[in-house]
Amino acid sequence: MRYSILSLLGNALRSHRRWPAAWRNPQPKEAYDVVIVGGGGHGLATAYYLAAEHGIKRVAVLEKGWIGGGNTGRNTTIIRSNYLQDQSAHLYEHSLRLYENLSSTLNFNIMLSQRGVLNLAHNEHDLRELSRRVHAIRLNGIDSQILTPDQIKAMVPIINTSPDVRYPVLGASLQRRGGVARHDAVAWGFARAADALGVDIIQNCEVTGIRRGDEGVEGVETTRGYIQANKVGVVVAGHASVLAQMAGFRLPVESHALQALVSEPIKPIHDTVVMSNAVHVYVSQSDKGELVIGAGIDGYNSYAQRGSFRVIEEQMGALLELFPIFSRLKMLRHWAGIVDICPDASPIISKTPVRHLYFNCGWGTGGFKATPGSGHVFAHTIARDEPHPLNAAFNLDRFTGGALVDEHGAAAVAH
Ligand code: FAD
Ligand code: PYC
Repeated sequence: MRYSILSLLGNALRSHRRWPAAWRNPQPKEAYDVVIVGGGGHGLATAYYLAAEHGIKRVAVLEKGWIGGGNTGRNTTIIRSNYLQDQSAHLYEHSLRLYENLSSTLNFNIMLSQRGVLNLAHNEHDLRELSRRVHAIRLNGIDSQILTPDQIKAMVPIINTSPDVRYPVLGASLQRRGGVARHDAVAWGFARAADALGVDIIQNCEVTGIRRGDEGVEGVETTRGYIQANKVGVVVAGHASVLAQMAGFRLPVESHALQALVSEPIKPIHDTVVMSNAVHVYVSQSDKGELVIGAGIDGYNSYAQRGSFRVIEEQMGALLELFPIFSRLKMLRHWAGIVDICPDASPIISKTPVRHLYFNCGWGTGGFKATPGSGHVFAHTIARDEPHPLNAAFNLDRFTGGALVDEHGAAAVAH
């Protein structure tokens, strides 16, 4: 639906009372062609592309809470495609390109801001590793460059480039096309567009069981009754192992809390994204003025959406080493999401041992940037019952066959 300035003004003056809902609130039907479990960005994008590109309209997205309430609404919104391995570079670049047109594709402003993402080097080894990475990334046709400390200072005047600190800044890699986008808007944009194509988005509907017969998957048990489905796609991030157990197999995935926090809002001061693996912190500034700050996962397995204070203390120390100017800022709030990490830090987008049951998981700490690309190739995998060329390498068999796609380095500070 398009809004004119007059209708926006009219709605504002009427206290939003007649503001139309952006998507329907349907009752679950008895049966669907495809049921998607998980109403995060990836699940909603999958449903959208199933309807938009494969003409499959009898699709439901089942979400146990509210759409975007999982990691989609909890992440720090960094988007980039600077991955080392060819297979990952192609997949993440596919996603970045979809992001570059997503506001127009969905007619919904996702507030994409390609403000550049810097990864800092603090010793000679870091520098060599970054330059090897930059060469590999450029061989895949993706923009990436090395900056000297003077170039970093010109781009980020508030960063401390003194040679006397514990971890001096010796250089950085920069992906200029990297940046941030509004996470909620990505979920809402896909939800509204999928709904307009007939997809049923059903919130407060938890999947509690997966029914399978001799021919494969038959449907799902939910808190709102049994729903029959010809095909089921599971996209539940940190809860992927729980759903796999319902279907009778195991996944090589560990669930951890990953936390982040924001400061009080301040005037615009930091117009790029800076990440440091060595001191272990990353920071950007949101459109509201808050500094968005994160670090690594909490080391233990957990399903609790909260993290420990040790991580916060270390990340604050790291922040102040890089940006002493932030020393008097107050921190407003912190939160965590449950991330699903594979042994090679790459995702699984795959058929499973159960016919017509598909899993999309293992994005760990870095799947927001992949949201449109992941949905696009997962929809293809489900619709055609075979992988898209871009996700063929990300199958479940690689953990028994050994063809791992090691991206621990690209996952960077968050690991
Ligand atoms: P989710 O958004 O978590 O959606 C899964 C949904 O499944 C949830 O809404 C959940 O309620 C639902 N669900 C679970 N079980 C069931 C069930 N039984 N029945 C029905 N529904 C169910 N990535 C980046 O690229 N850049 C970043 O800067 C970044 N920062 C991050 C910072 C933090 C603090 C966190 C936690 C993550 C970050 N990530 C980042 C990772 C990113 O958030 C995720 O990889 C991505 O959002 C996963 O999207 P999703 O749709 O798969 O999962
Ligand atoms: O994948 O860029 C990323 C990221 C940054 C913080 C968490 N994930």
